[in-house]
This record gives sequence, C-alpha cells and structure tokens, in this order.
Amino acid sequence: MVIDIKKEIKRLKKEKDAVILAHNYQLKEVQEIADYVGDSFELAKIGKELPNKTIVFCGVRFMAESAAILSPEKKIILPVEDAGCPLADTITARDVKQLKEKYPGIPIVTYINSSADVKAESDYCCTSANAVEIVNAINSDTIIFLPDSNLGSFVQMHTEKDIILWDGHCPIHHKVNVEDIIRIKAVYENAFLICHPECRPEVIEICDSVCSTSKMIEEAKKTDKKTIILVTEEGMRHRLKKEITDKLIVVASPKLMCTDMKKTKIQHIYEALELEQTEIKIEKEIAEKAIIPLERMLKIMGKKKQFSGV
Ligand code: CIZ
Repeated sequence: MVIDIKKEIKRLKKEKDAVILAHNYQLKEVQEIADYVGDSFELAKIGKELPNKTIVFCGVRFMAESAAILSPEKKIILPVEDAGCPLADTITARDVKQLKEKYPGIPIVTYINSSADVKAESDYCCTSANAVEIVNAINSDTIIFLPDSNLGSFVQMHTEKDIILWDGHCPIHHKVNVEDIIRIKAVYENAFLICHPECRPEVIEICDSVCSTSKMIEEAKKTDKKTIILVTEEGMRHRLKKEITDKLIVVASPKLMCTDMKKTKIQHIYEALELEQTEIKIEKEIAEKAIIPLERMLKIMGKKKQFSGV
C-alpha cells in the first residue's frame, strides 16, 4: 500500500497535538511542510508560546535542546538523532569549567550554537543578531566568548572590551574564502552581498551586510539591488526566494551546504511523529542552570519575560 506521507503527517500532527518547526537551513521540502520556519532561538520561543504538547524540531541537536530548555513541559522531538553541529561540538562543559579556572571572574558569553551542558556553565547567551549588544551590556572590560571565534572577532570589532576567544568555527561558513567572494562578485557585478558573522573576518569585510539569518530577509528586501548573494548555508535561499519574488537570490559558493542540516527528510518527520522519537530530554539540573544565561540575554534585550517550569 502506498501512503500519502504529507497527509499522514497532517493526521499525526493532529493526533499527537504536534507542531513542526524547521530551521532556515533545512531542505526545501522540510521548510514547506513545517508550520514555522526561522532561526533556532526564534523557533524555540515560538515552540514555548504555542499550545501544542509536542514539538518536532527539524534542525540539529543544540536547537532541539534550546527548545527543551525553554519548554520543559513539552515533548521535543529531533527527527534525526545524529543531526549535530560541528561548531557546538568544539566545546564541552569541562572546557568551560577549565576556562573559569583560568580566568576567574571573567563573564562567559556563549553563542546559542552550543549544547545545553555548555550553556549551563555560561553566564550569558547570545544569538548572532544580538552578540554585540549582549557583550556591550555586561559590566566587565573583558569577556570570554564561546564557541565561534569568527563571531567573536566580529564582536571584537564592535566593542571596546577585550574578548577572549574560543577556537571554534562553523566549518561551513569558515570554508568560504576571499577568492570565493571575488569569483561570485565577478559573475554578478551589481549584486548585494549578505554574509553571516560565522564567516571569516576577511570575508565579512568585503560583503555589504553582515547579519543573522532572520535579519537577512529584512536586508534583502531593503536594498535596491536586484541580485542578492547569500554567504550562508544554502537553505536560506529557499526562505528568501519565497519572501522576495522580484530579486535574484544566489548562494556565494557550493561549499555553503551543511550535511547535518540536510539529514532530515520528509520520511523522518513522518517516523518522528509516528514513533515520537528521538525525544530530547535535558536533565533537570542542567536545564535549570542553562535557562539562566538565556533569561539574562532576554533581559538585556528588553524582553523581561520569565520562563516558568524549570
Ligand atoms: O541560531 C541560528 O539559527 C543560526 C544557526 C544562525 C542564525 O543566524 O540564525
């Protein structure tokens, strides 16, 4: 018997009181079947606010963990168990503890692309959109910034404070070099280049705008230029193409493809709903610690919202 998988997903969503969230970097067909598409923290917040009991998070592990930290009362399902993030994997909670011993009293700001264990050892969290603002708001002349050193270097360029970096990178963004940008600029001479702050500083320097994935939509809409070159994971192109129909959207290099982000297929979403697997559970003690840097971030951003339940 051939089943209509999209129909089955719809049925199971209702049966299990579930919502499907998909990251901006997911496959086109996954974005299309999702109820919400966005950046990781945006999605975790949406998941928290929705009434559904179950969240199917199409993304990588740390993203589902953030949703679990924010919504401990809900069932958070990651459709592909081994969808991970090589950047998040560059640091462990033990590494953070060692940094604290080495630099006592220096606040630790941790990018959202990190495990729950690492967040639990951190003082503040940040996203790529608010990293500069968070660092500047902290009452200390020196800050330890984890784990992405390109984002940390970007912050260093926009603050008077001294930033101690962790040597982590997103291998996808870090792979793009100046030659790639020069090459694509030569093809599309009059294009507007938008890059992610996880890119190398020398790449950032020759782009027109540097911002988080959610801000990219705004930036692409704002420019008069008719061609947009994205220097971020290629899934973002689908999101932009949907929202901006009168501009040509191009990805800077074929290197910008994250295999972990592309692991989730429609079939996995169906199985995830049917079997309610893989559930992402955070130990209560870790969740209670990990929510503190997230709440501090929200407080700085002026959203003094308190998350209950952990
Ligand atoms: O946290 C996210 O969603 C990522 C990976 C990047 C961004 O800028 O949205």
